[in-house]
Amino acid sequence: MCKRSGRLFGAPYSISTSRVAVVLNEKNIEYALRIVDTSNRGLRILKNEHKDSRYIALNPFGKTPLFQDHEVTMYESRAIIRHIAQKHDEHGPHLYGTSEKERAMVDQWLEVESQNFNPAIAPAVYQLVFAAWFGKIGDMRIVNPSIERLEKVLDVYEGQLMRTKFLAGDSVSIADLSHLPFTYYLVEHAGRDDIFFKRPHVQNWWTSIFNRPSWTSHLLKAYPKIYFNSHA
Ligand SMILES: N[C@@H](CCC(=O)N[C@@H](CS)C(=O)NCC(=O)O)C(=O)O
Repeated sequence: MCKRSGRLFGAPYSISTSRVAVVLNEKNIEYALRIVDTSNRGLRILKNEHKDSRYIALNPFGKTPLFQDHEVTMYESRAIIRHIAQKHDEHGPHLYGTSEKERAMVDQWLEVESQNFNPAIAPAVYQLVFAAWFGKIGDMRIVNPSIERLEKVLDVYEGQLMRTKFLAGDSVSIADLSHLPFTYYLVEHAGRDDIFFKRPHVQNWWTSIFNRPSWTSHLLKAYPKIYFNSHA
């Protein structure tokens, strides 16, 4: 493996794997995607491959993604993107700030994504999008409080984005990119763009990160049919 390459274990449609893929694309790092299908539907290879002892030896929690480069074998998507952004800081955009102060703000907003945004949006996406993948009907009793919680988080984002172009300042960072996968499902698959678009600064922010080549090229790889249908 050369210094600017890596291996990513996961499924391209998975939230956490996509979070890492977009950062690898931003940094123009070549990576081999090793498909680990966690859906238990055996779509690609072995069912439940992430529970296989060979995989558990690399990630004892049996979750995807897992990332390897010539230095590390690691799991937890947000830790992985911090590692990639730091290690390849001089290639592509500075995704992890350029000073201690900027880095502190990136860390703050990455935590906000993980601790406030993610728990708010996830139940809605599971019910509105993923339930159908498993032949179930989404439960609106779970969706509604999830959306209410998300609206409150986005009110804070609107206030922040009135002051700065991106969450942690005027440059895009891993904190912004970390929002792409879940928001993509809610906006593009569940059609709930209203929640984002009724806040003009959140709308501009979302449009600018959604249209980054790092994300569109990931979508083309992960969901070619869906992407082409909705953007034909
Ligand atoms: N906090 C972890 C979450 C990892 C996670 O939940 N991965 C999901 C796929 S997006 C998974 O492996 N699910 C299968 C399972 O839990 O068995 C991260 O950010 O990497």
